[in-house]
Amino acid sequence: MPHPHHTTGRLRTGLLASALAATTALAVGLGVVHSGPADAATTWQSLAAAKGRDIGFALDPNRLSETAYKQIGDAEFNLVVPENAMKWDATEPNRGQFSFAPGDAVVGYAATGGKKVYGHTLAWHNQLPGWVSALSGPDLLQALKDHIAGVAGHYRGKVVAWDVVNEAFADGGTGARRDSVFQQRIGNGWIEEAFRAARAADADAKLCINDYSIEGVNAKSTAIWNLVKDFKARGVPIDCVGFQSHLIVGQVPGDFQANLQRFADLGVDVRVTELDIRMPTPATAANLTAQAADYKRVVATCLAVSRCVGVTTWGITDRYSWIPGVFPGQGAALVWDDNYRPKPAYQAVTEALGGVATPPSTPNTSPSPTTPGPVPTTPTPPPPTGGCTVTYVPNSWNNGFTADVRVRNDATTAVDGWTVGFAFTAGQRVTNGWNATVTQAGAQVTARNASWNAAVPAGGTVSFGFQGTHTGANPSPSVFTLNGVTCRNG
Ligand code: 9MR
Repeated sequence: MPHPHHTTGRLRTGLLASALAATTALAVGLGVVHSGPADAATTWQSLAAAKGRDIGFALDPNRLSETAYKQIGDAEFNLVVPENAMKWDATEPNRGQFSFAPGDAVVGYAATGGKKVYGHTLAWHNQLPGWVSALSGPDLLQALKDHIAGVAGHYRGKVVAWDVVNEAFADGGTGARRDSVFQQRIGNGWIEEAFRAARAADADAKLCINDYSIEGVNAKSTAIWNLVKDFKARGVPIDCVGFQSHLIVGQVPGDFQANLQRFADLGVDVRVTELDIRMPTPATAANLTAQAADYKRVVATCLAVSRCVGVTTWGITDRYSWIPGVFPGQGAALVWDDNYRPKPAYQAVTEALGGVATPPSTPNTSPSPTTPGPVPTTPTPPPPTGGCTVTYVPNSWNNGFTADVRVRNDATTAVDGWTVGFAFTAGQRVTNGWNATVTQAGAQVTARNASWNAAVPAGGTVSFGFQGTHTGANPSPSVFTLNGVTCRNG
């Protein structure tokens, strides 16, 4: 679990600005051609919304206390899917005892940010409580119906769609049903029963079947296509198909678009529901570039199909991706890296959504935050005359952290060349910096300007950042100097 952030209320008001500055600065510092979310018009959600599509992420509400996680979620996405919070083990751990707190947290977050919620999932062979697996056929069917009535009923009017049935078809390329307890004890009709129960519980939510390894035309996708065709012919309620898209770098199926289109032609919506694109770790620059092209292609593929209503990535940051735990030696599958740095895929998706590719021609030391975000509740006082003001915003996890440092020149004359000094009090170590040369001797840290940001006009602000390690506590330095003069803390 990440440590609490060592930020004060005052610091928080500038946090979005800082995070965005850091995002841009990081991109520059890494020499990667992407600029991060420069303004609201280029956020994914604004671009996607302009095209009438959803751009979503799998949300773990426990991570919302982590500032970078929440800020990226807030800014970039217009839809959330609970990664685990609405699954059977979370919502009905004991028969008839429903537990909605985690799912309700997802709904609450979405409502605050004006985002849609996509429900996941009502019936799945995984994350199934033991009591369900112990039931006999007729009782299992009753429990399935009761579960769907309870959960879909609770979230009626709050979710736009449900993955009613998840992963009901087997691996192995045969197109056979998965040999789950539902299949074994209820038989082929269990999927239909689940969809009918979902429609009865929520007449308005779109009802989807969701699966993996069905992105291209193959025996498994064809089996689902046949099921949808049959449901449509017989009037069994079904509205959409989710293509999870847990992909491997370099392996986006060439017939992805044709496959989506053949489903759309049956009269259902389609959606990319769990996108991630994994690679061997540690990631290489070549693989990150290839991954960016793959992300772009997946988003473009969806946009090319009018009934493809959106794309959801299975998380935000590689730090919390499910991939390394299930595929040892693989990972780096999401768009933001372990430290919330946007990878090349960020800009690639932006471009696919119609955003302009804007590699920064000159490093931007003080981008203005215009994405929606926390609004200061008190007016900012006019800057004092003379000296300097430093705002220090750390973002900590386990034994690591990044920090964004903003230094305002409050003097009436410009600074030409700067050195910022401060000392750590808990043994923290700087590992690398950006937008400054950051060195450390003992506890003392010294940050010197880069060639291109030496000049800071009167009233101007310069920002730099660094990554570091800590041993458990990460208190912020209390005294900062600019060219030897002690600054105010902002
Ligand atoms: O990301 C989810 C992870 O946190 C859970 O431990 C895991 C349990 O099976 O489920 C993961 O999400 C899965 C999703 O619900 C269905 N498709 C595959 C996803 C990755 O395993």
